[in-house]
Amino acid sequence: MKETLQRIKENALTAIRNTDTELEQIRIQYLGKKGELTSVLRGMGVLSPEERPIIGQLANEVRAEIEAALSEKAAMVNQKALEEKLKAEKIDVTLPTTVSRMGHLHPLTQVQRSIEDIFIGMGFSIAEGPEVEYDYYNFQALNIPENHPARDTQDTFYITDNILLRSQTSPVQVRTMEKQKPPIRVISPGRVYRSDAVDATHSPLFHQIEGLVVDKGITMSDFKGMMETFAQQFFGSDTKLRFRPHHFPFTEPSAEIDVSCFVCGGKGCRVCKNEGWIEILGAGMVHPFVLSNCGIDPNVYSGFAFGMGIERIAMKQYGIDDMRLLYENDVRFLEQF
Ligand code: 2NL
Repeated sequence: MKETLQRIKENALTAIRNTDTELEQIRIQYLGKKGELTSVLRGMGVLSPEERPIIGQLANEVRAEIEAALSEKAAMVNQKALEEKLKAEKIDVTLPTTVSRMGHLHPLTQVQRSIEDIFIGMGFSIAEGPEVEYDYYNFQALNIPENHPARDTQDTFYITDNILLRSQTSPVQVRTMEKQKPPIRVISPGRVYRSDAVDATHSPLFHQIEGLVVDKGITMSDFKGMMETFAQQFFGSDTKLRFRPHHFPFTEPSAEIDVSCFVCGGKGCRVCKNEGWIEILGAGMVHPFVLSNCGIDPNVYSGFAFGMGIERIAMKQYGIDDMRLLYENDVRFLEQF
């Protein structure tokens, strides 16, 4: 019986050594209820009382050795499986990614933001207001007379008799003056609407930035200094300004302002149409009627205001010759900016 136990042990250990997958079968075969070791123990009845404890102890040792071998092998198998899994799932963080296409801001937004940044740097704040406006804020308060061509239904989108799509962002400045005591330094960027047919230089929806400064003792020279600072930051430090007399109902005096061509420096080229100058905005000293319409005493305060078209500036800056390209949102066009 000793030999049988010895043989069982050796067979079991060899079987365990030679498999990775059949450990459970081996356990059943040797240690199970009907296993080889169990049947040896069952046969112990034939032994003499002296032999019984010796064989019993040996059988227990064999069982313990087989169990130890089984659990050691199981641990090894698990460890090996874990290592293989880790190896298979290893991630190489240095591999290149699949490239996703990065978008960017629309060129009009880029131009608007860089204009805003310069004015913010000069202490202006940004004011916004409704695109659907009262006739009062868009025209009346701005001293635009009843018979002015801009008020014609041919030029402005009316929603009712006294509600319209704003044709400039000046109503935002009017609302600011109504609410706020001077000193006032605001710019108002945004969409404006005019009933124009679409062509290379016109669109019924376009973008404007207007600016307004009101305080005691503001003069045209304050405007010139501020404007020069803006133009030199935006177009380059060599930029010069040219003021041409003009008329707006809401400013007096009024001017149109040109910058020296930022492409040729003033010599004349395609961008400035050989003029050396590029028109960028209209401006003037706020008309006293407009100030009093907004509850500001023109005998105490004065101010200047200006307005520029964002499309116009973007087109000049990027050399875009057809405004429609800015609205079609063809990625092949947009990705160039
Ligand atoms: C242009 C001209 C301009 C203004 C806008 C303004 C606003 C208030 C009072 C007085 Cl509340 N003026 N705005 C003044 C002068 C010119 O825009 O050519 N825009 C594209």
